[in-house]
Amino acid sequence: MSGNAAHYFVDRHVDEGRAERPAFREATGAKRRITYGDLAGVSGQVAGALARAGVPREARAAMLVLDQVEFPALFWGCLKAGVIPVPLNTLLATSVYEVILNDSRASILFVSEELWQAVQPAAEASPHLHRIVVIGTAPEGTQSYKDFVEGARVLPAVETSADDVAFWLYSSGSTGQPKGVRHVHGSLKATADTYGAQVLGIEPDDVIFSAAKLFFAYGLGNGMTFPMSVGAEAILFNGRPTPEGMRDIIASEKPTVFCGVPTLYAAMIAMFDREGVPDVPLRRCISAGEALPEEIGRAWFRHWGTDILDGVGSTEMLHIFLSNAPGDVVYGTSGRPVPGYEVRLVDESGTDVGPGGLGELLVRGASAADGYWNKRDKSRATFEGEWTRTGDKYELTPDGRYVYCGRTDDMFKVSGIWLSPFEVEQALVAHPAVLEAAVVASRDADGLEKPKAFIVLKQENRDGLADELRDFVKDKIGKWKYPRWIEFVEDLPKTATGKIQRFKLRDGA
Ligand code: 3SK
Repeated sequence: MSGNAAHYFVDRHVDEGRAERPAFREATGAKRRITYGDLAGVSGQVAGALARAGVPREARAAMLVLDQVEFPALFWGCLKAGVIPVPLNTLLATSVYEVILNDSRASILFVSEELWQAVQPAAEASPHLHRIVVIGTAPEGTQSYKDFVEGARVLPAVETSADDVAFWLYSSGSTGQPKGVRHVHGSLKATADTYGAQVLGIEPDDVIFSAAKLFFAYGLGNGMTFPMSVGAEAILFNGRPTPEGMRDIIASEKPTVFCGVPTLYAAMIAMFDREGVPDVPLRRCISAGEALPEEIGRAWFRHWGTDILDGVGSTEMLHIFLSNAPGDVVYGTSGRPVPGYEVRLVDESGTDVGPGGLGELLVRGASAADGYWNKRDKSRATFEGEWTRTGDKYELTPDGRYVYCGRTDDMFKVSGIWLSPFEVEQALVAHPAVLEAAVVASRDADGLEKPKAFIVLKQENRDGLADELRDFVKDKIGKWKYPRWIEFVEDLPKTATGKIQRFKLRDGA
């Protein structure tokens, strides 16, 4: 059997008689639908169009594409052609697109018409791009997607090994430096066989709705490869995931599985507290991107009678490797290793840390990336043989669960004792007035580090609230851990995955 992932995820369904099964449906606009048979044809045609356009194997194809049916057509079409799709975060600044287009040396760009303006100056300045294909109306100097594929031959998937690089994802992480993470064909099936089958338990009759977009590793698995591994259907939504929008899609499209991130769950719960939930059963709900505060998990369960399975993944590992599992949920923990993955905690000297200790989390599993593109030092520092460093600090409980304690570079000492900003944030969001919180170190008049909190409120600020919050934290987690300074803000800087970018909040940032 071919090692080309497009065979397993796309063409296999046709070979095995599932061509008529629905693969994707759009939740908005013309609400287009596409079956597995349609997708096999159109992705083969994209492969033919790439060959006709002279795009060779291993060339990079940047994809600035909304969650719409062209996304899977292009992604799998590139894999069939041996071209490397590079899905890009649709929310970046033009200057970051410029960095990524230069770094990847993409020779072709596919862009949704709605996103053209954001990338145009970077695309026009790129010395590497030979062709720009716009999904929609093509401005001057570009070609429409319709013209690009029209009349192209339908090509079969090229032979690759499971170890051939298949696609890249750019990770900006919590520090802001974009790094091209190179993933191989075999990794897609590895995540479907592990988390997709054994935690999510995806089934052919599921309809899955991922609020996390396809350009992001978490969304790519939830919203594309997991359903496609079993011939299930996914809902595509091309808009911003607001709580109201999510509620309406759940009510009208009736997914069986919902995939969100903690910030969205928190905002949806605030809305459900006011307005109640739609009368739709959700079989499974999952969360990743950042650790899920306990209160959010409990409140969601009260509304839906379904747990949120909180897990941890990374762009480098492609999907979730540590997770709570159905029937085995302990809120406030990230659960246990997903079957197929092993994890370790190590201290600063690299010595393994046992239950009760604090250490950096390392993970081993078949979906680890092949490395970063053109960043040798960073690759060597992150991928240590079979082990991948996550940069996350965890504690192991005596019963084998992992508790998130913050990023290795976010921890700081207060009065000589290590403090995890995450612990203070968890305490703050447990207060009924707080929607979200981010805590960083700030220096007092003596130059000593103390916690400072940035807080998004559920309602208007009121007199005395800041003092009330300080007391609340003191009572909940310890006298010295309370935020010495509190700033109320409209929102928090986050990565596409919903991870708080604390570096943007530190003094002088
Ligand atoms: O941040 C996460 O938890 C995550 C999960 C799955 C895939 C990718 C990422 C970054």
